[in-house]
Amino acid sequence: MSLAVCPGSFDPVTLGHVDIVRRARSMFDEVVLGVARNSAKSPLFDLEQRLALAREAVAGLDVRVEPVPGLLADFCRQVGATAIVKGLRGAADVDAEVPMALMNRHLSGVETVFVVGDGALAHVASSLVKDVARHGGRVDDLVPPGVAAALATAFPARPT
Ligand code: COD
Repeated sequence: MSLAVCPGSFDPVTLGHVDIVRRARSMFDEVVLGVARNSAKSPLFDLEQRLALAREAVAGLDVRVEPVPGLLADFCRQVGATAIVKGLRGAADVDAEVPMALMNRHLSGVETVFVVGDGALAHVASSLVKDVARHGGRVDDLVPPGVAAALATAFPARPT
């Protein structure tokens, strides 16, 4: 039985994340989407909101969504992960992800599998989506409907 963990801060989950989870689901018997804390980022949505939005986004994909309370390496051991799956959009992701893959293997022995996502979503990042929404731009073709609604609540349209 193979089990992959797809970790991220998912602040919020985007269609780019969902694409990676779908690809992971086609390669592994079980997939757990792990909502973790990236200590380099200050989240817009709290953990409960990120979990709820992620659960709605992957409903129907037969994927579990769970919080990662501390180190990803410890979580991987607890759930019996065979692999960590991460998505790549380009060279910047490789530079950021390789040290994390090496550290996670050092700590837990778990290998990271890199998946190249849909090129049509390569510009989609949670940080950019939040910035577009904050300035009143359209994001409904970049994120699941529940996330678009949550962003509209977080950044209400200003009267002109
Ligand atoms: N196409 C393809 N892949 C994508 C796309 C897209 N459009 N958008 C995002 N991705 C990929 C990212 O490259 C990444 O692999 C993954 O999706 C998650 O992205 P984010 O932005 O939601 O999450 P990050 O990068 O902030 O996640 C970092 C973690 C939270 C995983 C990391 O900080 C962590 O493991 N934290 C737990 C504590 C820990 O163990 N720290 C030590 C780490 S070595």
